[in-house]
Parts: sequence; structure tokens; C-alpha cells
Amino acid sequence: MTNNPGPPEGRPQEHTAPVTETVNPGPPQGRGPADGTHGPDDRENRENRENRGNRGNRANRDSKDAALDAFRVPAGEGAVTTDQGVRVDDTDNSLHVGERGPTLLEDFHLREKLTRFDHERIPERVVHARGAGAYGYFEPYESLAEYTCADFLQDPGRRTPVFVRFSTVQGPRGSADTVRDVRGFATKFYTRHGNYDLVGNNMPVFFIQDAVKFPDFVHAVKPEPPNEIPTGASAHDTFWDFCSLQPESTHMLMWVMSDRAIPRSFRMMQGFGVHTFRLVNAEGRGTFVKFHWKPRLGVCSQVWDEAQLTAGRDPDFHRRDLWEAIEAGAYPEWELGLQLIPEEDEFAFPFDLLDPTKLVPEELVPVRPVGRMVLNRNPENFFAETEQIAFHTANVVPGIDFTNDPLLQGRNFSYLDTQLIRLGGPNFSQLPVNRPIAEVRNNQRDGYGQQLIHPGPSYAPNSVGGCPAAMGGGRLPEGVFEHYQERVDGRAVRRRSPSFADHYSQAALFWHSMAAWEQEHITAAFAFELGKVGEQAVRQRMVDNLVHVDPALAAEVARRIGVAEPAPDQGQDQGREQAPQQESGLRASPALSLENLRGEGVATRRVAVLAGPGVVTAQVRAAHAQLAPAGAVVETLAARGGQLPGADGESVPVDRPLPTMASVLYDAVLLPDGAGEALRADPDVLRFVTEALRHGKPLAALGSGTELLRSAATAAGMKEHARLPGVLLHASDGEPDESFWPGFLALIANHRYPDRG
Ligand code: HDE
Repeated sequence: MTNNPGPPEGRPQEHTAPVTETVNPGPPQGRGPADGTHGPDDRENRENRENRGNRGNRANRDSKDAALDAFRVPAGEGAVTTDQGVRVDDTDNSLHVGERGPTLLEDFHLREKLTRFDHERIPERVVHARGAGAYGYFEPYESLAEYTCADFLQDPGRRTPVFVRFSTVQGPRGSADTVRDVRGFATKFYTRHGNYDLVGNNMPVFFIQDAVKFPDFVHAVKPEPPNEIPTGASAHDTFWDFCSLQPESTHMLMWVMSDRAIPRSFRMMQGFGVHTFRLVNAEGRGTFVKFHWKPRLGVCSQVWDEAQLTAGRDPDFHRRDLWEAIEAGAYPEWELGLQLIPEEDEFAFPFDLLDPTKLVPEELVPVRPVGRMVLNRNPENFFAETEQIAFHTANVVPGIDFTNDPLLQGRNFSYLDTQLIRLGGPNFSQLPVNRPIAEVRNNQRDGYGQQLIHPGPSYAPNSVGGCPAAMGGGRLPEGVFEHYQERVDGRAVRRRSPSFADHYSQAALFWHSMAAWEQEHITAAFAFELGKVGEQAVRQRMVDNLVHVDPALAAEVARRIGVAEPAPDQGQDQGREQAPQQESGLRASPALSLENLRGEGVATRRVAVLAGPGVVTAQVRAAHAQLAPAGAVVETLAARGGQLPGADGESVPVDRPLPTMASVLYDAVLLPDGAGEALRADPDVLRFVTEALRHGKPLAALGSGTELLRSAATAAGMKEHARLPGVLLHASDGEPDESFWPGFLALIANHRYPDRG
């Protein structure tokens, strides 16, 4: 009666590495492969491994990985068989009458093969269809017993296996990664007391306050019904029509129009539980809690033009980035932080803690770092693991409970319901990736796809034995879930609390917390999205709403999209019918600006060295030798693959032919000396450098490379290339002094230079 059967008899066991929940740090965090490069050999090995199935991170074993052994099958060698295990003589020719005659119905192998193929697809997720995931572990820094009895938050250093799936929301499974959208950040903790799912996003608030509006919201943001356009984008009429009529979405819109919606990498995003949840300690005392994930690499975004170009150059950009980092041993890491709010402070804020369109400013309640999560193992089969993983907000463990946030309450219904259709019935929790490592024992039975053989009766009360019993009555032993005993009293009403009525104060707080360049990006994003809206009335209504956030923002967007500028005093009276604007006393929350969320170092930053025949090979080698040990991924690009002859009679290997890559796939560019003339004449190279300049990326140039940089700056409409922020030049011949490489590393660590003009 357990959910974790041993390996079926006779099935080969390949994975014999020892299991441990606490050791195996793996390669040092933030470092690439041994020599720090991603040279052709390394790439070839990786691609081979990808093709054959991933066996890359098997060193990072834990109890969840061991539990998966029972379901692993060896790579397909030996004779091909039918699903019934009958060996087949030929799988390339169907059975037909004569060599050119009709196919016979009795060809069971053909029929089975085609039938299985016809049934390979399952419905994609109705939202968050496009995603990527990985396994890893979570470990707390300290015991949180004071606040919660959750088992996985008790012992510092005890590791709990996790699987995390990141996603976009709007687009289908095959859509591009770098669209402007919210990102899902869903974590399944396989704890000893059952599975706990923290199903969050990379933004701390949401579009709507009540779950009953979710289908309306999703219908509005999804592609338009007649033609299913646009894919993966919110820049269309129905989305903005809905939002302009639903002022509670305004705060979330500010986030979605900000650079948070175009992350550089899943590894460089924050995650948030969004709702206020409740921790419950062993004495039954509750504490409100907001969950935060903070990436060690810092929070970094693309710029909009770059994101759009990336969608074409590499639609798998984020998926590839996560996979490659884990394969290279540069395991992404997040710190878990908690905002803890005593129950007596429930009404201490100028907003309602139950309102999911509000965040709790960190300046009011600091985020306490309590643990870290590391992702160190890629899945072996995307469908079996990443596609079939099923999250559910109601998957909580003893010590974690809900609040009455009406969005959360609805989610607690929706996620189980959606898995029933998506995964075809109630036994989805028996799928390998969904199985808890905790034992499962109950009287649930049968259903499509039942995997287990349950002997004996399945009911309670029961006098014949053989059935599990509930633990209720009296003081419960450790690890038994008991619902928080909240006192509730009231009439059944379909009404929104007046405490949910202020839709603009935090939207304004967000706006005022942004650096000037972030405000410009938000303004441009509104202008882009609304500029794609056909209905003049929708555009006007949205701009009229924005005036409550900031009249200057509204006026500037109005100018750019060609609608009437709202009257400056319009913000005083409209849209506030329900409640007066509440003041938190905070005009800005610095914690919200990307300026204050930068990471340190250059780990996994991708640096392109643009080279051509005649290059000073010593500088190409120096780039690899100086940058790779700091964790950067350095690649030499040239018009053709193979070896590149240098000026000095030596040659350097080309890592990637330039036509297969693009500027948007790198974080920084180096232009070495020696090939400047030839490269300047190449329009692909000029475009590469121009784009890097326009996207605010760090650039360094040596000798004739500086001339190439000057040409690109002119093409980008930038003057005084030598004074551009984030640009490092060594114009003269000869080697640069020793400050050059550390200087370039410092520029790369700063990520982007949005003020380049
Ligand atoms: Fe979801 N959401 N959601 N959502 N959500 C789904 O569940 C839903 C909401 C989030 O990688 C679905 O398994 C309702 C907020 C993530 O598998 C579905 C409401 C937040 C994922 C569903 C919300 C999220 C989902 C679709 C409003 C952030 C992907 C497939 C009441 C805190 C999980 C599935 C994965 C997926 C319903 C709002 C995050 C239909 C009804 C708020 C990360 O059940």
C-alpha cells in the first residue's frame, strides 16, 4: 500500500551512485567547466549527451532521484519489441501483400506503433504551457521552529529535494521564451512529511483580486479568438480592453510593463508566493508570511528590442540557458526569504494583507533570509518530468497553511481540477515526478492509469483490518496535518471588501521606486503595447487610468500613441469612487528597483570575442584566460568555423561560426586587435556590434578593434564612442596594461548600461 514500490524485478538498475541528502556540493558555484570555456569539444560532448539522453548530473543524487530509479529504463539498445514485449523482426517496412501491394490489417506492429504515436500528445497547460524545469535541493540556514513546524524548515543544512518549473503564461508550448510576460516560478518540495508546492511568479502581485475573474482575465490575454493572434504577447485589444476596465490590474500592469517581464534568464529572476500564507508552529500559533526567492546571480533583464530579436534568434533562449548552466556545473541558486507578520498586525497596514494586488514593502517588513535552493540536476525526459509535473497550491504540509485571500482560495480548487483533464485522471500523483518521497497510504482506489496493486479492503470505519486510519483525536503526533483553527464568522455575500478598493497607491509606489531608465522602459512598453491596440477608446481609457499612477506617465504615453492627454486633475477624482487612496507613508520602495538587485561577479555571463584573419591571437587567448576563470563563458566567433590564422603566424580555434549566432545571445563583446579592417567591411559584424551597443552591453576593444567600435557607434547614432558608459578602449598597438581585464570584468558584472543614449 505504498506509493514507492521497489524496482520491478528484472529491471536493470543503472544508477548506483550513493544517495545523500546532505553532501555533494558539486562543482563550485558560478564556475564553468574545468577550463571555463565552452569550446567545440565540450559542446560536442554536451550535444551527444543531449541526443542520447541526459546522464550528466547523476552525481547529485538525493532521495527523490533514488526513488526515480524504479521507473528508469535503460537507453534503447537490443531488439525492438511491441508494448507486449514481443520482439519484432522489422520496424522499417509494414506488412503488405507483395512488395507493392496493400498493407494488411494484421500488421499489429504497424497499428500499435501508429496508435501510440497518435496518442503522444496531452493537452498543454491552459496557462503556463511553455516552461522548463530542473531538480535540486533546499536547505534552511536556521531552525524556524518558532514560526512553523514544517519539517523541512527545522534543521539547518538538512537538504530537501525539489523540482522547479519556470514558465511563461500566455504562449503555447512551442512559443518563444523571451516574450513580454509574467514568469511562473513553481517549486515542489519533496519533504519527509509530504509534498509542498510553492506555486509562485516572478512578480509579487497579480492582475485580479478574486479567482472568479481568472477565466475572464485569461480569455482576455490569450490570443484573439477568430485568428489566434498574437502568440505569447499581451499587445492586443482584448487584453488592454479588460485591463482598462479593471483598475485592480493597474499595479500588476506596472510590473508587466517593466523589465521584470523580459528577464535575461530564469536564473536571474526573483520568485514570489504572491499571496499572504500562514505559518503554524507546534503550539498552533499562526504567523502571516510572504515568500520571496532571490537569485544569487542578481536580478537582470533584457531590453525590449533585444528580447524581440532573441525570440527569433533562439526561441529556446531561457530553456537552453537553464539547461546549459546546470550541465556546466554552474548551478543556479536562490535564497529563500520570509516576511513574517504577527497575526495581531493583520490590520496594521494601509492595504489588506489578503489582497493579492498588494505587496508588503520591504521597508515596512524586512525580508528575512532563511535558506537556499540550488538546482543541480537536469531532467532526463522533458515530457515525463517537466511536462507531467503537477503543481497544486493546496499541496501544503504540516506547518504551512492558507489565508482567506480570495484568489488563493480559488486556486486551491483549480489546480487539482486542471490536472484531472491535463493528465487524464486522478492517478497523476503516481507519476514518477509527482510521487512524494513520503509514504502514501489511503483508501483512494482505481481510476484511469492506476499503477498500484492494493490488496484488501478500502474503507473506514473498518473492523476487518488492513486499512490505514486517520490520526485525529487529542494531541497529534509530529508530521500530521491539522487545519489552522481560524475563527470565521459572517454572512455569505458576493461582495469585495472595501479594504481591497485602492488600486493605485502601490502602482504609484512602484513607479516612484524606479530609476529614470526603468521609468523610460515602462513608458516605452506602455506605448508599444497600446500602440498595437486598434480600438481608440481602449487606448484612451487605459491612458486615463494611468493618470492615477502618474500624470506625467499618462501624458507621455498619450503623446506617443496619439490619444488625448488626460487633464492633470483627472487623477484626483476618477476611479477612486470606492475608497480614498490610502497612504503607506512610503513614496518609494528602493527594494523594487533593479538598480538595487544586481548580483556580483560575472558567473555564466556570455562574452563574444569577434575575430577575423589577422587577429592578434595572444589577445584572444588572453580573453579566455582572463575571463573564464571568473566564471564567464567566452566564445570566439569568426565568419567560418575551424582554425583562425592570426597576424603572428599562430592560429586560434573558432568556437562558433558567426552566422550561427547573434549579438543578442551574448552579454558582452570583445573586439581584439588585428582584424578590425576586415571586420568593419562585414555587415554581419557591424550589426553584431551595433546591436550590442544599442542594447547597453559592455564592450571592450583593442587596437584596430576600437575603429570597428567607432563605426558601430556611428551606425547606432551614438557620438563620442570613447565616452560611452560600459565601453573600455585600448586604442594603441601592443598589450594593454594589467588593469584592462579587471576593468572589463567589472563592466560585465554591471550587466547593462541603459543610459547610452
Ligand atoms: Fe495559476 N494556474 N492560477 N497562478 N499558475 C496554473 O495549473 C490559476 C495564479 C501559476 O509550472 C494552472 O497545472 C487560477 C497566481 C504557475 O506547472 C491552472 C488563478 C500565480 C503555474 C491555474 C491563478 C499563479 C500556474 C494551469 C487565479 C502566482 C504553472 C496548469 C485564482 C502566485 C505551474 C496547471 C507549472 C498554472 C489556475 C493565478 C502561478 C489552470 C484559477 C496568482 C507558476 O490550474
